[in-house]
Amino acid sequence: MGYSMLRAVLPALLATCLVAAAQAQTATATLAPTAGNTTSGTVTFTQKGDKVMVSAKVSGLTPGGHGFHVHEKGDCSASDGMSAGGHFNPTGKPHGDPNAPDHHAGDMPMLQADASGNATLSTELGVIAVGSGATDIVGKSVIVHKDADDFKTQPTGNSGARVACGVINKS
Ligand SMILES: [Cu+2]
Ligand SMILES: [Zn+2]
Repeated sequence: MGYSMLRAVLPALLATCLVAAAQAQTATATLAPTAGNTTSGTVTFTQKGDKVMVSAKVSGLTPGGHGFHVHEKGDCSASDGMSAGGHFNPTGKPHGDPNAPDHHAGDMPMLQADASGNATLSTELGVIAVGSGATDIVGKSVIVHKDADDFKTQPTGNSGARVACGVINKS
């Protein structure tokens, strides 16, 4: 490629790169405890192709498994977290394990807290999206539950009270 050709093509290449960077969509939820609880943390969602990388760091839990979902309303105003509504379910599926064929779009793997009550989770989800379409999680919320998710009971997984809530904002 000659220099003049490169000079002609370079601005277009740069523009393409800038657009690609702008489309690397990321959203974050800062989890705050509901009344009577001490659970807090951060959850980050990053669109990567047709998947979403989920990275969570949560503390103030009881040791063991905790149900962990995207809920349908971006409203954590109620002291018990119930204002966040049910599990985010734009595709009209039953509640289930995110690794099973059928599950709510908002169903995520359980948080597993260690003896100190800390949990980290790093996973990839296929149904949700960040920033576009019917499965967009921006403006929804993340809920952490008191108990483990059985991935069977409809439509909640029987994971008990809501111990933390955070609205998902574009970051
Ligand atoms: Cu939930
Ligand atoms: Zn569910």
